[in-house]
Amino acid sequence: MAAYPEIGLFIDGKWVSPPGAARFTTRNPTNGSIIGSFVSATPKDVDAAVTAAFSAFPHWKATPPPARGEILLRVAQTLKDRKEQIGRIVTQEMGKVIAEGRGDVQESIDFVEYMAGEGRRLFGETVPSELRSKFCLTVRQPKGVVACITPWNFPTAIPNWKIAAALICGNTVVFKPASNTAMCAIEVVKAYEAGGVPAGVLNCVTGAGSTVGNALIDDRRVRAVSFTGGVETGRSVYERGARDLKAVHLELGGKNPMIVMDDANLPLALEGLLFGAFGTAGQRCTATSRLILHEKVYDEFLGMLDQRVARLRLGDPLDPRTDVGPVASADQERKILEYISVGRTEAKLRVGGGKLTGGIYDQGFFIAPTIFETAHGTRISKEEIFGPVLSVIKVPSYEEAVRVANDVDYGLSSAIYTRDVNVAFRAVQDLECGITYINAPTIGAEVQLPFGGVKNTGTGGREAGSVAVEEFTEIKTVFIDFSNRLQKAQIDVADSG
Ligand code: UN1
Repeated sequence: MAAYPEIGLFIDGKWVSPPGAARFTTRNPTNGSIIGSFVSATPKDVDAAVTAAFSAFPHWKATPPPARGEILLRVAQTLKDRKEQIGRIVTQEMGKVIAEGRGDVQESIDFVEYMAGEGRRLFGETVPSELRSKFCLTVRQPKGVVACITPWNFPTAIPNWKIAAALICGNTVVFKPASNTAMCAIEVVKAYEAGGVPAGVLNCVTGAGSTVGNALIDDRRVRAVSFTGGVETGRSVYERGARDLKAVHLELGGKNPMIVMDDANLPLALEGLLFGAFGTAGQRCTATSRLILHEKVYDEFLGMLDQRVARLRLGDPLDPRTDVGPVASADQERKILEYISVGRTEAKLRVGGGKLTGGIYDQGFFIAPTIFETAHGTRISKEEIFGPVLSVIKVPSYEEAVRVANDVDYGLSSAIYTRDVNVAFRAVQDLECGITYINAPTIGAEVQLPFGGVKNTGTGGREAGSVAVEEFTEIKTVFIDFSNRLQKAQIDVADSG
């Protein structure tokens, strides 16, 4: 008997471990201990999951949305009851500090509850007709079977953003989570199981993206794919989905700037920066990865920053005193260290700059919070690093700050610190991105507002907020003619009497 749980696939309401299945394990990035063992699903397993979702669809579609909402409320209650346990699993499997592990689950609860209410909205429109005795309206209908493919950085919140929105709209789901946070995903699935989601409505297949993800995207019965992850994978998901003209929703990277103007409240900006850049060890797509700093406060602000960064406590993320935990995996560590080496050649290293060693650091993937001073245009100032690495860029004016902020391939989140209301509103207009914060850091989106970005950050849709349902519904336009005669739109135009 293994000392850790052995988890199956969740297909048609049952946990199944196909005999002789290959398995993979997840490990705690703090100390390498094994969290659990999971099935590496095969294309045959994916087929079974899609078959279950496809068969369950008509009944779920016919279930009144408020009744679907009742189930979601029970899911939310399960997540509430288990918040502490699941929060700890998030921290153990992914490495974010425990306050953020609980926050991940809280974001799940908030969103599932919010979507439960959507069961009593799912609004369409009523629109006047150009003809007499004719009524026009739109209704929302589910798409069918949808694939939800999710990343490891918000291992419960992002799956819930997708699954709860898809389900309230009447779709059935095949969920393929990131492999290195599979246990968090299983906790999510268990909450839906406990909430009473009917068999086949939610299915979960674990395993490699190249096998499981691709088989899912290639299955003709899957009508929509919702993917959050890196830009390269996103591109290939988009291309694969395009072959079958599937609706593909992508939430990809960011290179999020925080602009600090010369009139900013500097201590406030400093608190925001530390949270935005080093919270979740920089592994949020909304993380602050560029500080665009006005030259008049450049030295003063960096001096303040140096002192605070030196006091950040790195260590065991389960210890509530820890500010920054390990990065999520060996793979992550390697990529971030590569960027740090690039930074050393093209920019000036100010703080940090490598892996921490000695004591508990030797067992985990601990990277020192790192700050480079750089000109705009270097690789570290333009590419997404997804780690605790901040590029600081000096600018002489608001105009230059905006130019630099916008001159990247991404456009997810942004922030500006200023006390000038005119500058603040100009920034709202000028920054090319999906989210702008005034006097608050780039992270910390709330579930009742739309989330997403422009340029290479995605395909333009939004998750969360009331618009979340757009990703998972088709609009049907309905005309009801009660005139009892043939009326011709565009032709019977002169009929005004
Ligand atoms: C992400 O990093 O993929 O705004 C999502 C935030 C979180 C969500 C981030 N609420 O930081």
